[in-house]
This record gives sequence, C-alpha cells and structure tokens, in this order.
Amino acid sequence: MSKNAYLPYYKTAEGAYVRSMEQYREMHKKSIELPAQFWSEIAVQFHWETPYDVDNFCSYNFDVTRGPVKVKWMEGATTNVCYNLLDKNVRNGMGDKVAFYWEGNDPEDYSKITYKKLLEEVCRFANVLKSKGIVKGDRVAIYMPMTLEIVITMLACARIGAVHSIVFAGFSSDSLAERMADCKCKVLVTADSVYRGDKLLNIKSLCDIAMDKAKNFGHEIPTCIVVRHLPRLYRSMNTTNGTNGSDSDTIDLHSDVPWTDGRDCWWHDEMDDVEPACYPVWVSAEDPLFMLYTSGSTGKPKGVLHTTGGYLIYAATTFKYVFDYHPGDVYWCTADIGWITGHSYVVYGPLANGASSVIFEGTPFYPDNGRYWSIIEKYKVSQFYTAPTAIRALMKFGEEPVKKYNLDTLKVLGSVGEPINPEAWLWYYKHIGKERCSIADTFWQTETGGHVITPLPGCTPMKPGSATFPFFGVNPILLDESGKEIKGVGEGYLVFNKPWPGMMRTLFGNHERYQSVYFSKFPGYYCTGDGARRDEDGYLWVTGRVDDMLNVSGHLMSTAEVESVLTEHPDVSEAAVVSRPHSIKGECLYCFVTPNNGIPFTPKLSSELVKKVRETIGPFAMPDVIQHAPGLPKTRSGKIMRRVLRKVAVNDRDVGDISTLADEHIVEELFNNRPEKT
Ligand code: 6R9
Repeated sequence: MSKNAYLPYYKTAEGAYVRSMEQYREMHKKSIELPAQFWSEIAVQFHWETPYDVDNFCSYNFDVTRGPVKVKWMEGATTNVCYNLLDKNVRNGMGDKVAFYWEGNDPEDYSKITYKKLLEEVCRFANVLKSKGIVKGDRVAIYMPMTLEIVITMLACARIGAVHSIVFAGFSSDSLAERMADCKCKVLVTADSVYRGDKLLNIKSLCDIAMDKAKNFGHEIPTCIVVRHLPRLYRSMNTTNGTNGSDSDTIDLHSDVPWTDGRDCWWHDEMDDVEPACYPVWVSAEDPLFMLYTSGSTGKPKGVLHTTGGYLIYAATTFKYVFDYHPGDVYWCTADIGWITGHSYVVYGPLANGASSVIFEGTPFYPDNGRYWSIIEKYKVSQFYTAPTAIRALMKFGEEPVKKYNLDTLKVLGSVGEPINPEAWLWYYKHIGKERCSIADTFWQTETGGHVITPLPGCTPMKPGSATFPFFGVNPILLDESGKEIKGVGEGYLVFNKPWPGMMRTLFGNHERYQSVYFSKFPGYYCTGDGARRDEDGYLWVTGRVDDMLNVSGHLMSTAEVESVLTEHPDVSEAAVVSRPHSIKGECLYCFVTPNNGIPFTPKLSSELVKKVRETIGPFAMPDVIQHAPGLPKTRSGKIMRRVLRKVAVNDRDVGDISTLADEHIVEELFNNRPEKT
C-alpha cells in the first residue's frame, strides 16, 4: 500500500460491517459475478407483497446497437417503499424511535418525530392526496424548504404509488414552471415562506408566478397545498431577534400569502379531518418511485426517473455500508432534500435502515460560523455527510469555531458533489474528524441513484482526494477516446458496463434522449460524463466532468488537478480554473482565486500561485491569468458553473441562462474584476 494512504479508524475498532479489504473484495466479486444471489440476499430483508423470482432477478441491455436500452430488476415483484420504511420498522418495535430530529434555521426552533408518528402523518397526507384525485402514476410537484412536511409528502406519494418530482426551493419561478409543465403534475405542494439565514423568502408568491408561467407551456396545475411555516418562524425570530416580525401577533398571516380560491388550500386544514391510516398501494418493482430534474450542459433539464424495488435496496445498502450505520447512531446529511443526495441519504436510505437522523433547515453560517459543529454536539452525531464546497467555506474561518464544540461522537465523515481537494480533505480529517474518523468521499450522480465509487469506513485505506473503489454491483471501466479499455494505471472516460439496482431507468417522457446522452458515445456502456484516473494501487480519482478538461500545448489535464494545487496555498480559500483559447498553446489556463477571509488579493499572491502550479504540475501548466474572484458562480447545490467562467475569461457577456445560480450578481462582479480590460 502506498505510503500516502490513511488507515480507516475502524481498523482498530471492532464492529464494522466490512472489516478488511479481503472481505470487501470477496463481496464485490460476488456482487459482480452473481448479482441475483448477492442482491436477493439483501432484498429478503424487505417486504414483497408478490415475491421476486431469483432466476429472473435482473435483465438489461446497455448496447444501443442491439435494441433499446433497458434496465430491470425484480420485474414481476410488488412492494411499497413507504411500507418498507415505516410500517415495517413500526412492526419491528421501533415505533417510538426518533426518525428525524428537525433543527430549524433558528437554533430555538427544533422538534422531532418518531417512526410511529411519521407513519400516521404520512397516511394522513396520503389520504389528502387521494381526496385531490391523485392516483397511482400521477406526478406530484414539491417545492418546499427542509421541513418534516417535505418528507411526509414524499412518503405519502410513495404510499399511493404517485411519483414525486421535487424542485429545489431555491430555483427560479421559470425553472419551476418548466419542470412542472414537463412532468404534468396534478398537485404542487409548497410552503408559505422560509428564512434562510436572516433572509425571508416568499416561496408561495414564487409558486404563483410559476403556476401562471406553466400555463404558457400549456399546463394548468389544479391544486396547490401550502404548509404554514411562517408563524413558526415569526415565533422563533421574535425570541432571538426583536427586529424581525416583532408585530407578529398583529399580522394577519393568511391574508399576507397570495391566494387563489378553489386551487390553493392550507396543509393544516386538509390534514384536520382525514384518517391517520391508509392502506399502501402495492406497486410493481419497476413502477416509478420519483423523478428528479438534473441540468444538462445544453437543452432542457433532464427528468431522471427512478423506480421502486431496485432503488429501495440500493439506497438502503449503500447507506448501511458506506456510513457503517449501526442502531443507536445519529446520522446527519446536510444536503437539501431537493437534490438526489437528500432523496437517497436524508430520506430513503436512512429510513430503510430504521435510522435516526437530523434534518437541518438553515445554513452553516447562521447565527454564526459554528452552526454545523454545534448541531453535531447537540444531537451527538456519529455520521456527518456534507459537500466539499461547505468544507472549504468553513475552513476559511479557521479552527476557532470548531474548537468550541465536542465532536467526539463522530465516526464517519462523508463528502459528495465534486472532487474534494486534498487540502480540504486533510482539514476535514484533522480538525473535524480529529484524525480518528474515516472519510467517505462518495462519487455518484442523480442518475446513479446511490454511491457508485466510495471507500467503506471499516476497511478502505484512504487517500485524500480519491473516491477509491467501486461499491457492490458496480464495475467501473476507463475508456480512451476510441473506446478502448485502459487497464491498470491511466486516465480516461469513467463508464460502467453493467447495471446496479439503483440506477435510473429512463428520462421522463424521453427514452431517446436517455439513450443518446448516456449510452451512445460508447455502445455497451453507461457513460458518466466524468473522467477518472487509476493509480498504481488501483485507486480511482475522479477528475471532474470531461468537458472540464484542459489541453495546453498537447498536455491534457483536468481543472481539478490545477485547482487542488491553488487551494493548497495557505491564503487561498477557493479556486476555479477554465481553459481559454490561446494562439500558440491551443488552450491556456485562466484561474479564478478567492483568498481566505481578510486576506487581500495582491500581485505577490498571484505570482506565488503561478510559481506553485508551475512547480507542482509542470511548466506547461503555468497559468496565463490569475484573477481575483470575491466569489465563484455556483449553482445552489454548490457546483461551480464553469461555462460562465469561460465566458468571463474571453470577456463575452453572452453568458446564457444563469437562473440556477445561487447568486447571479457575482457574474457582473467577475466581469468587472477582469485584470485585462479587453
Ligand atoms: C450526488 C451528486 C453529479 C456529478 C458527477 C461528478 C460530481 C459528485 C463526486 C463528484 C468527484 C465526488 N461528483 N460527487 N466528483 N468526486 N465524490 O452530486 O449528483 O448533482 O447529479 O452531480 O457531481 O462530476 O458527475 P449530481
């Protein structure tokens, strides 16, 4: 093993599900060679109303030249995901166990819900949906903050076989309208307003605009159900901050919310007089469970469709092994439920394992920069799952905010969303995990449904920045441009040649596009669109989207590689690198750099960075431009929108659609900050 590998903390502690690389390799081998046997031994823990047939467990075709692409698991079996997440756990004596600790934006605002209570609420809301005419197969759009009601809505859909389509409650009204019209939802479930930090967002007004706009796309939404979240917030804002809503007693909250009679109704009114029991609808293993839009670099967003049986067993199994979740642990994933990470690892995976988790509504910076660490202490969190962008943002404030809290309960630290640069990895490992926690750098996508490349905490020696090895059932392959397999050490397109249970089945209403986006580049393979490198120990290093590659004077390199060098500098908080056309080199490097809090951007810093890249990667990688970036254009899930940076680099203001950015103003600022005035 390479001297750079970090040993997992479980190496010395008994009790992990997978305790050695030998055991991992054996299990992985079985999952690839005997998938039906491997997965049916897992599926047996769940309830199947009509049993699956082990001899016809999985069928698929990945090769477009041989007919339509298809992926099917446990076809013919019937089940209900909600039943498996709630009824089954309640029946097994876990009714009084806490399913979720809810922590509001304001630290004074918190509550919890047990499995039994959650089941009752879900049944109630399933009955509400039924009363609105929702039946199996209908789509329900959800645009909600991180509340317990969003979970209740998802599971109520699953209970009656309806398909939820969540749109992250930070997307613009245009994005919401387009997605609602595309999935032709019959109901929209939302909330009146929400506070993010100290900013009040009027969600319902935005939904009204979106519902109007959807009509322009030819789709009218007959019903909108609204959670009254605002009074809860006014109440809490009063206790901590006298300037916010201090007149809340005198405000008529109902009349403050824009309302269309006949279409809009309050959640609490509807929930008042419905039965707390609802018989689950048994659906086929291949019936849809949910759809979730993910943006493509071109064209309309893609409605990724996940089905029932395979997704259930995959979300459950990845959650159990990747976080090594044991009864008694408290797990916390900071992702918004509006992203796939929230679907699989706030809701479906944890509940399928009978876990207790934290749901957090707020931001890491409110009321101060220690909020994440205070929540870990408060709930005695044992597994914590967040994104590199959050880690880097918090690193900026140094160790002081961390030191105030007791983080001794932590065992596993997860990372997701983009490659984690070694600098951030090491900070996470040292200052949050105190060098005794395992880090799970989980590579996956909306399309994969669950983790596909990830270390396992009990066994995988870690290397900072590497997602390491495939999860069970996943067979990663690297291909070169001509489609030839790269065996051993090398870098290429990351693809898979066989399905795992949790992968997407189609793009909603557009199987053609599904085939052309994911299966046409290399017939016979699912193409992730990411590049990866395999090192001499067989470790996989995901280098980022293939369209984020740079070719400088014939040297191919990934933007992630250069960014990782830049962020190693002690004064740098974040960096993003794009390529710019160059008359001699073909392409050159244009770097955007955000210094740490309080550190000025100086010519000295700039030349140190140029030198550092040159020395670490090589003279060919020497950046042509280092530009000061007070902030980077990020989507609301934290991914850097590099196509915007490429426009800044060439001073082309035709930046295209930037509605999915968390802060659109930063784009103008970057144009104004260009060091070259041409
Ligand atoms: C789960 C999620 C998917 C894209 C993916 C890749 C990047 C995610 C990563 C990672 C390197 C990791 N990505 N996790 N890259 N290491 N651990 O983020 O889904 O929003 O669909 O994004 O994110 O580029 O292709 P999604």
